[in-house]
Amino acid sequence: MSVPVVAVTRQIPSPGIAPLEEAGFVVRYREVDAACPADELTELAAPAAGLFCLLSERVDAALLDAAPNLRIVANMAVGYDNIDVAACVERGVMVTNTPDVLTDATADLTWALLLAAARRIGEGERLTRTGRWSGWRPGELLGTGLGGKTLGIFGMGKIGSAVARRAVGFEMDVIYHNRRPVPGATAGYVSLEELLTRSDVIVLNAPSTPETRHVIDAAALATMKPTALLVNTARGPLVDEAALVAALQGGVIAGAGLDVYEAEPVIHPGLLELDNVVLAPHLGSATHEARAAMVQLACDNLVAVLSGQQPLTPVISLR
Ligand code: 8YV
Repeated sequence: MSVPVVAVTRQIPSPGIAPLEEAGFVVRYREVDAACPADELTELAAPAAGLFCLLSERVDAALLDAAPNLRIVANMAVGYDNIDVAACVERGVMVTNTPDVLTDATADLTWALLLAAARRIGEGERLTRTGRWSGWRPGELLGTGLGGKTLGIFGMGKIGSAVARRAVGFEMDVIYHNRRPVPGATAGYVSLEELLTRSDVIVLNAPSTPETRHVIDAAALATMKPTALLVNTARGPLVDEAALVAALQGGVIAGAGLDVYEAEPVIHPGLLELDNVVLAPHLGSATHEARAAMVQLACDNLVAVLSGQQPLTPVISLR
């Protein structure tokens, strides 16, 4: 039997491709620290039995047709909206993701943005760095206290649950909305409408699907409290970015913390102008620990499937 070829679409952090080489695969490593353009991806994946990819690569029917030997697409991400899963199922190609190992990192980053938005850290940073700070003033950059306030979580999966656990230390009341109530959840299940109207802070932790697209639009924003904060560490398309800009400009809500954007890496120019939004460059899982574990898990999935075993973290089941 010939040695399987694995294509890796861009430079990845430690342990890198070592687990794939140790497994004896022929590795086609595009060791470039940038997204792989579609034509290069097609060429790279053509002979591959396994594809190691990231959210920056679109895996669609055309790519799959150009890679007839492909048996597994291992996404180094928990989200897999960059992959046409139905097209993979049709062709008998397994799809895996990297859940669990990034849960804490992403929940921590959610809280970092939440706290930064509540306590106006971005504005304070800009003030101090630009030499405009003239000394302590009792009314300067007053923010929002969190104790006793209501945290509303949209999407009570693993990351949403980890965000909720952290809220205990801040003595917040937690409510959530999900496709269906989560058994054993410590927070109270509410309708989307109630989540929007009751929450002082809303965090988005749901996947990007046709159902969640623009769940936060102008109408949703209008039902939120004028003092409310919105935090998105999920996927950009959950929020209508133009509507959010208008809401932040017009005082419809008080502030936001964003890690993800509708058309990454492009950011709505209105957001860049606003002081009441904290912007991060998709850092949810960006810790040494989480990224190493994501690389390892994606490699483990490739090794398992290409040696005839079940994948560790499939997103689909193939019959
Ligand atoms: C990743 C993420 O950094 O896992 C996800 O879904 O959004 C991030 O943790 C990114 O997707 C890497 O491909």
